[in-house]
Amino acid sequence: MSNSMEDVANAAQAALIIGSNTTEQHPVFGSMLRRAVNKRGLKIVVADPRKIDITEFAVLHLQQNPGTDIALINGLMYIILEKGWEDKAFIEERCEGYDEFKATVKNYPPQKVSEITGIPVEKLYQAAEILSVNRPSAVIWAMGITQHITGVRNVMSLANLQMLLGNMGKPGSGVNPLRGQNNVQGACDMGGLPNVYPGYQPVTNAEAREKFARAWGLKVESGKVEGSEANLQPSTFNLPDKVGLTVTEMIPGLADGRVKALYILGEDPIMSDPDTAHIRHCLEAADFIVLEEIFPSETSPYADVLLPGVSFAEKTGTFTNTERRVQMVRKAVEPVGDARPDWWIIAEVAKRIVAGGGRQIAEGPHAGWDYPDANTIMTEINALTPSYGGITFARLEQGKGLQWPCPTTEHPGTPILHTKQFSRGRGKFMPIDHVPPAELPDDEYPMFLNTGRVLYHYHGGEMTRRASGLMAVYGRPLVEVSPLDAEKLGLEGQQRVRITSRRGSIEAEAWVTDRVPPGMVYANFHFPEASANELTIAALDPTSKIPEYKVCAVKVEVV
Ligand SMILES: Nc1nc2c(c(=O)[nH]1)N[C@H]1C(S)=C(S)[C@@H](COP(=O)(O)OP(=O)(O)OC[C@H]3O[C@@H](n4cnc5c(=O)[nH]c(N)nc54)[C@H](O)[C@@H]3O)O[C@H]1N2
Ligand SMILES: Nc1nc2c(c(=O)[nH]1)N[C@H]1C(S)=C(S)[C@@H](COP(=O)(O)OP(=O)(O)OC[C@H]3O[C@@H](n4cnc5c(=O)[nH]c(N)nc54)[C@H](O)[C@@H]3O)O[C@H]1N2
Ligand SMILES: [Mo]
Repeated sequence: MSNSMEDVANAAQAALIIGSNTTEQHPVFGSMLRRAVNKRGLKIVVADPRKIDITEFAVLHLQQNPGTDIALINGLMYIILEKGWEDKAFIEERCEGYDEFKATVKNYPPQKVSEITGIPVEKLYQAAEILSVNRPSAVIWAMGITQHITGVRNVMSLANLQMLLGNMGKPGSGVNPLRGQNNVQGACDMGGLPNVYPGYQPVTNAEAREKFARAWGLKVESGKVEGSEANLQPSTFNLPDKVGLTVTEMIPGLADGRVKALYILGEDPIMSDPDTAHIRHCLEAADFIVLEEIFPSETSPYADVLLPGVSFAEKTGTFTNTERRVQMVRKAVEPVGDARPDWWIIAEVAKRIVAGGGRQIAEGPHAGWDYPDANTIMTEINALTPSYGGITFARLEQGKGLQWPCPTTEHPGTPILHTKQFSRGRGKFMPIDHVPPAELPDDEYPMFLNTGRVLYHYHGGEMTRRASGLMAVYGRPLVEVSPLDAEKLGLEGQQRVRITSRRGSIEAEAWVTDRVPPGMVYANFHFPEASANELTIAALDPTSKIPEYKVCAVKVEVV
């Protein structure tokens, strides 16, 4: 998030919630927003194909066809320009690329946008007015925006909207993606991405490579480092400069031989990756799989080695939440059996790989992977990651955490980004056109499948299906079917349906509800006996490589 939950909840006059089921999937922030509606009249516009719970707190619900967000946002910006509601001073002082951007937006008049999105023209006008008149307005999104082949371009469109309205760098404004897992922000910050070291320092940057290689004591012996294209100077400190693969490239890579082995840590690809039949085929093709888990999962049968990690409650460290806030997590329970903290296991494996690979370990403050505790790891992070430079355990122990960038131990942290300028200097408007989803309904597969979560379960359900209290409330997979489609299908009560896509088929009980519009069914991936991912398509965004989990075509039959 460019902003913080608190300033959005306290200072935004309006908010566009687009592709975020906020009350079910981010209940803490969801209740802050509900309170802001009730206490001070925050005006919420929800743009979501489904009638999710937060729509009850909204002044307007735009129910677009799935995968049409770019057209929708361009349409809103067309109206903003038509009415002269853009923030001319902000655009002039802080942005660039405006003319080219405007030329693209001109191609999205309301009537055309209404045809693409299915949203009535007058609602487009209402939405544009609410967001323009009630400023600052914040944009909030989650997976409904990113899990598309246009995921990156969807996000850029929302950035365009916020720059156009001058909604950046002040309380109650901003571009606010709600991060999913408790520490997914932290995992990205720490280099859990194929192209960067911690703190988003590119692997292609020679200076960054040398800095990390010196800290870890890694010298180049001959001119070649495995996995590297470049011929590196022998006896220098260096690391491979090749950008790696994303998860959605690695797993198919097993089937085509680009990848031989996988080390899976806290993921359950059999449940969570798209097109499960293909995932099974890929995992079977692997030479070697290590799975580091806290439970035997659906992926365990494919693993050659299981390494027992420990859960959040059994270890000390930090999580970085959606608003970039780093917070302490303290061990409350002793680990069971041979289970060990993930960092300890990784360090032990790394020691053996380095020793076995014959690489020379020189002197270096962190050479040898000897970390006695999590605090020592934080000290390394402070030294090598500028944005985390001042985030120490000693400071975190004292309060509510610190928001990066926080470069020094005197720095108070940064609740709001881009207050004076953007990271690249001027904010760049991007001309972005609507692209339809990879697979649309047709005669054979006439309905949209949309997928996601429910309040009571977490992803593959490996943890939540073990909680009897949650199973008592939501104990079996349900597929949402609209009343109109239920009638068309001849569904009577809570009958079972079979849903089939080009990739697979599931059977589950139908939940007849107007949460979904006619023409769409909605399934979750919480239960192995009917996981939505048997059906989903592995079409990827070309930049982020995220799968289009939110749109594919299916047929539905009563069984
Ligand atoms: N209880 C619970 N909470 C969770 C999780 C969990 O599994 N269970 N998972 C966590 C994680 S990792 C994540 S990433 C987040 C996910 O949080 P969300 O992204 O809020 O959750 P999703 O269920 O993926 O639903 C996203 C919303 O996008 C809408 N949508 C679908 N297609 C489109 C579209 O084309 N355009 C738009 N604008 N909207 C669309 C759906 O109707 C849905 O309301 O939740 C986190 N919180
Ligand atoms: N169809 C469809 N598929 C989706 C999505 C969707 O919306 N629709 N959303 C996608 C998204 S946004 C996400 S984030 C993924 C999530 O997908 P996954 O990351 O695969 O799902 P999780 O169930 O969160 O976690 C995987 C495993 O981590 C284990 N685990 C928990 N804590 C620890 C720990 O401390 N250490 C170790 N070693 N293991 C631990 C759990 O036991 C669990 O089996 O799913 C994606 N898949
Ligand atoms: Mo996620």
